[in-house]
Amino acid sequence: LAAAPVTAPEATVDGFVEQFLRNLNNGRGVALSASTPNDRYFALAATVRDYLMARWLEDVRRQRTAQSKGVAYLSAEYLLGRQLDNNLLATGLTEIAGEALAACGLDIDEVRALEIEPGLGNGGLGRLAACFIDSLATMGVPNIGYGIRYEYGIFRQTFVDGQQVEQADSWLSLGSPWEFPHPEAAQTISFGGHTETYDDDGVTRSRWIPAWNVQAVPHNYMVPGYHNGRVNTLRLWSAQATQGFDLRTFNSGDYQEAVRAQTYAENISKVLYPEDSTPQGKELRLQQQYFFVAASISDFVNLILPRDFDLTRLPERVIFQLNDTHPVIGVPELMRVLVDERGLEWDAAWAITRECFAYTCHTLLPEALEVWPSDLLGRLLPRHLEIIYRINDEFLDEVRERYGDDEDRIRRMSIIAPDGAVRMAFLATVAGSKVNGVAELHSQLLREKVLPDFDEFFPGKFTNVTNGVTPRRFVKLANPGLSRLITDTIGPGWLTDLERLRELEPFADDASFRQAFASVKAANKRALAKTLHARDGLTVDDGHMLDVMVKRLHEYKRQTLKLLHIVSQYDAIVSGRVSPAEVTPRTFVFGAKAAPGYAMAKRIIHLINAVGEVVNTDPRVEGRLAVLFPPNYNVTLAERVVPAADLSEQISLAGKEASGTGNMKFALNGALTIGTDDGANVEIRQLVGDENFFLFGMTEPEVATLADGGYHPIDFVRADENLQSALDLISSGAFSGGDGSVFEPVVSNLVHHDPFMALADFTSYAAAQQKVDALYADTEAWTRSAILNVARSGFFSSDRSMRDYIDRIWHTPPVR
Ligand code: 26M
Repeated sequence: LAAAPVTAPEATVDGFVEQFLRNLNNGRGVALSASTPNDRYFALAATVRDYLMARWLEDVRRQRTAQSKGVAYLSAEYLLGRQLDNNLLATGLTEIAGEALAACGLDIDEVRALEIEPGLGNGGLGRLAACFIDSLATMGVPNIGYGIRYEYGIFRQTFVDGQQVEQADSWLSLGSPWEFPHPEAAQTISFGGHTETYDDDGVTRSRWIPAWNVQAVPHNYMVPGYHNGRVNTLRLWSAQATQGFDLRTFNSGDYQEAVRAQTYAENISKVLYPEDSTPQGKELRLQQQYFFVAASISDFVNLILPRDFDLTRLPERVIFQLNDTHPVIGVPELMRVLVDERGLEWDAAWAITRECFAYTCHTLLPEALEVWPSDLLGRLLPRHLEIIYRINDEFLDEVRERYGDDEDRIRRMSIIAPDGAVRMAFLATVAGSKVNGVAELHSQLLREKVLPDFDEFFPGKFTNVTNGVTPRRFVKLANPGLSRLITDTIGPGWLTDLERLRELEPFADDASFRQAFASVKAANKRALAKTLHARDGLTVDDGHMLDVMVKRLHEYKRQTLKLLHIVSQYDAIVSGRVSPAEVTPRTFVFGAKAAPGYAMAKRIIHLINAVGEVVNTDPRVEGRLAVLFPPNYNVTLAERVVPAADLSEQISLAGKEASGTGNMKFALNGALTIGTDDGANVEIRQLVGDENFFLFGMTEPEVATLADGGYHPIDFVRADENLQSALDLISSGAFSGGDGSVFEPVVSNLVHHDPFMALADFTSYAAAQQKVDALYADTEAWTRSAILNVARSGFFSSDRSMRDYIDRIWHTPPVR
């Protein structure tokens, strides 16, 4: 075929206008005068796509023909956020687009507001995947992101009488202009059935005779690099019923059954599971996992690689990075493809597989580690279960060879738990060429506490890669004011070389720079105030310190610790212990979704709202404290909240938060952190300096010691009368119309169990908050610290994370 080169439209206002109108007319079938806002949004998106298309086609072609090694990132979640602004930024067309729309009599801000963000993730893990693919594209590293195109993403959170009510996130109801569906390129993914052995020229082989299958339809998304003309691909799979399957049932005369089967198949990519810490072992979840992983591996091995590719050389071309255990079923799947489908010897296949996978762990909570009951696995994926058994048998043989019959150790290290369940983290560790944690402390605890036997058995396998965030979205797009100030001061290079923020350090001592920095922060607060007013009818007093805690609602993250401190400040005012004038005016912003089945988390949300209701309206407070809880915290809201924050709350119990990434976003945007010695907070504090970070609470070893000695939260209540009094106030019904029983479960859980030791850290937290108030009173000193937070946080760019993965794990250099 003659290669007719696709050319991009001319990068001028006129060129943009022409292309925009063409897309409106030819793509949407409407005249500008008759177009709806949605038509205009689609045409604008299509226009941006047109500028990227030639580059994308070139990069896709290169990926198929080049000999280079690429990263296949396997993730059940991608929390992308809005695409339009990001893609305009990447192409450098932001200004031209604004002027072009103005020339058409349109306001680009109105059009941009129509975009619904694809919420295809729960929180940190999914957002991390989105940052990583942004960085890889920006660095010119060959990458394809694989995942699931959920029809419904993370639920939309609403509050009814202060309680969380979930609504379906129908983000696709108007379609998405960013996706390219390819139903003609669907893959068949099989499930169920049984296995059998057969004779292949004197060799006994196994095969899988599945019972049913579904089609996996790829939907491609562009992942543009920043100002470098590179465009990688994100490929999300959508489930569709297979024709053949339906027809068979249909021919048997049971039309109802045929339609039911169709629904069953299409359920697989219907909805994102909104739990992010306690996997429930649900069959549909395993179906989702196998569905996207099998489609992705087949896509890479059968379609992206040349037809005659020698699979013994697969590790020269790809590393499959496992984003947590969710895609770990890919390990036996690749073995099945190599052994059963391609006829390789087991040992050869295992050598390839071990080189082709690497595993990232994102947790330390034992209850968050996935295990799959063997009966479920055997029913859904019988051949994979056999393969896992053989992997385990051979692995345990090696363990025996090394340690003799140390049965205790063998039980501890077996991929198969005593109850027969498959421990997916163990499988990933045995199979992975590398295993990494997501911050220094986390990686250390992973080696020492979660997988010590494996660390001993596989020297050199464990490593750390501290998380990072993309400065394009979370500084440049979210905080244009700060970005302008930085670029005016040190030039534009920092956006792709974030360590250059160091060059700002001397300006912390420059009064006029501090002035400019503080006015950016003030403007960001006003912008947030505007957003929250329009979005939720909330009022932000811009004279207040903005104290922000946004993240999923989890007991280990300790939103209750923050809330108890708010209640104790309120209590101090209403009991007359302090006068309102003595209290630093603060607005507390919460953003948090609770897993729909997590009852305690939902009660805590209810309590936060109830406290807000009382504190915000009690005249005795004289407006000096306000609690705001905008519903449905998401990436779009984060982009508004983070740049406006003065104080970032990172207050998890030490040893529980693997890394955190919100902590990095706040520091980069000039908020100071009040935080425990946990996750990446440790590294943030080391970099920004103790004097620019409010540390409090027990260290991880202190937590372990307290737990070993038996933790009695009531001791800590007795030792701190402010804490006692705050708890009493909640119990008295002060926030529940006089009915103390409403929040009794929250209070009694804290006083009697307190699994995450919030009460043990309360006194120290309150003391640290006093230091916050003291520094905040000295505006110049506060601003100086805030500037130093920005200047010293360049390490937390996801570009640096990607370099670390490349150096330590992937060995996939950028391709020019
Ligand atoms: C698993 C099985 C079934 C249903 C859902 C899940 C599941 C989904 C998401 C489990 C965990 C999920 O996410 C966990 C997560 O977001 N962890 C966070 O990862 C961040 C990126 O590394 C870290 O910064 C956070 O500390 C960590 O909590």
